[in-house]
Amino acid sequence: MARIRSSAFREKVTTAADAVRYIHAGDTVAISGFASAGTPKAIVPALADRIHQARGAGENFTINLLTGASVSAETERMLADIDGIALRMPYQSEATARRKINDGRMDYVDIHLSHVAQQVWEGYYGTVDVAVVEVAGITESGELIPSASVGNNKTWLDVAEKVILEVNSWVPDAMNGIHDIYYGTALPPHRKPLEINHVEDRIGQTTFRVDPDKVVAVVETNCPDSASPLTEPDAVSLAIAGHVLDFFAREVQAGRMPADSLLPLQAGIGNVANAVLGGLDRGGYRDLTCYSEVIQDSMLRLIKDGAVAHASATSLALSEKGLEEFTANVDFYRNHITLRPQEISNHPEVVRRLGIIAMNGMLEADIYGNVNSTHVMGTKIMNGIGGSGDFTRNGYVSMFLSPSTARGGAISSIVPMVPHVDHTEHDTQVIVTEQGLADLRGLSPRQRAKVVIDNCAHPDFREMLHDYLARAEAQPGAGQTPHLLGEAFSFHQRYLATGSMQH
Ligand code: 0RQ
Repeated sequence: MARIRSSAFREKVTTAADAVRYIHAGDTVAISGFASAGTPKAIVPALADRIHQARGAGENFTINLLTGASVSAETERMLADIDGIALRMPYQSEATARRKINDGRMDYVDIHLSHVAQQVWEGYYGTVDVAVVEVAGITESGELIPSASVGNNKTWLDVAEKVILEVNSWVPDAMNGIHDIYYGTALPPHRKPLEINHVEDRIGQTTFRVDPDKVVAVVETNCPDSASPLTEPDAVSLAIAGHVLDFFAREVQAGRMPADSLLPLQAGIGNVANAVLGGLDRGGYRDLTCYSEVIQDSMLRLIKDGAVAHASATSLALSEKGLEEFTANVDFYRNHITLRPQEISNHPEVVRRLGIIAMNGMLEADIYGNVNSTHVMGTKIMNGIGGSGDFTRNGYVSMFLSPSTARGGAISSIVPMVPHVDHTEHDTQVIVTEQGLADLRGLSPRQRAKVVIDNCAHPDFREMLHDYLARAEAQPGAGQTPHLLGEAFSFHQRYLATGSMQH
């Protein structure tokens, strides 16, 4: 009970099995968690048991599940496996959930992560019946010390009718103070500017508020966050990272970015992003900053080496090694990291003001720069748009990074037309594959197409793409953005028919 310093909250301590009785069939349940960090550890397994038993008794028990972004894979799997989720929002990245969504057995609303809080406030998701939020502790006055991710927790605590708290004593006590929880957001017409002019600026308080009358149960846990697995960067990731670093050097030379600090970096999740950040160590930079969603292992090293002065995010998505490093040196990292609600970490106003360098992954881009990040072959969800749109649309330089092929070379990541668009040609400024970098700034669609094919497409597909473009351009009245509409998806159709986009 050492972490629960308020006597009013101590009286509410109970078991997960008891607490879960406050969740009913049909409820909308909002839980903490962003990437691998901060997911409730005890309530979800207890809820899965409850649903299982209800099913056994012939009852149809599902919930609508709202989160920050993806939550731990076990959590996602546990509830999806038993068909426990009717509707999921706003992001997932787990195989079982993905299968249920693509089979039409789970409704999935895939939205920009910066939009989640305001859309819930606006009421599109109805009443939030229960919030289940992991915290690191409760102060004497009943304020909540956040854990390793902030996500939408502030909003969940504010809007939910009932609140269940998990107090996780595994979260280092010394993390207290790393968070910046802003209570000034409002809906139009009452919005005010966000006074974040530098990555490290703080505009809020270190704790969450909660109405104690809404807290129906407090459950104690001592469980580590599940780790975000990472593999060592492979040759393709390293080649992509190399092109990105050369690009930064050219931008500095052109006077578009400061030599020591560049501009605040945002990098998506995954191995390519990790390789790019890792490569910055060798770039000789000293005062880099980062304004992003997640902090991955490579960021800890950059901070330790002095290459990164400050990193702002909403979640610490670390591997097992990264978690060990962070917990052993939390006093040091607290001074170099700020964790904010995701409506602030991803806020378009701040992203535009700070001049973010946005680097995100993609499934495929078309020759004009439209990007598909989410739908395999245009129909099957992979993960979701996540924060990529928040940063891409509003960034100073918006880049998409990807291997030039997928599935052992059968799929080209550069196609004539993408069958699903997440980021339009107007948002995409730079595309990078291991083949090279296409800088699309200042180019017309016809100019862009040539640069994308020559610099980014895999040699196995270059000729086919050039042939498509040449025939499209040769049509009478080919237009601003030439296409052969009857053939625009021929690469995808060929893959679906034969298992390869190649002839
Ligand atoms: O499939 O796992 O079955 O092997 O997609 O591909 O190359 O490992 O790349 O892990 O960086 O993911 C777009 C999915 C890329 C990710 C995406 C298949 C490929 C493999 C993964 P397998 P890679 P990554 C902030 C930013 C949207 C959200 C976002 C993503 C799997 O970057 O989800 O940016 N982005 N958030 O085989 C069919 C193609 C393919 C393809 C790759 N063209 N067609 N399959 N794959 N290209 C983070 C947050 O918001 C939390």
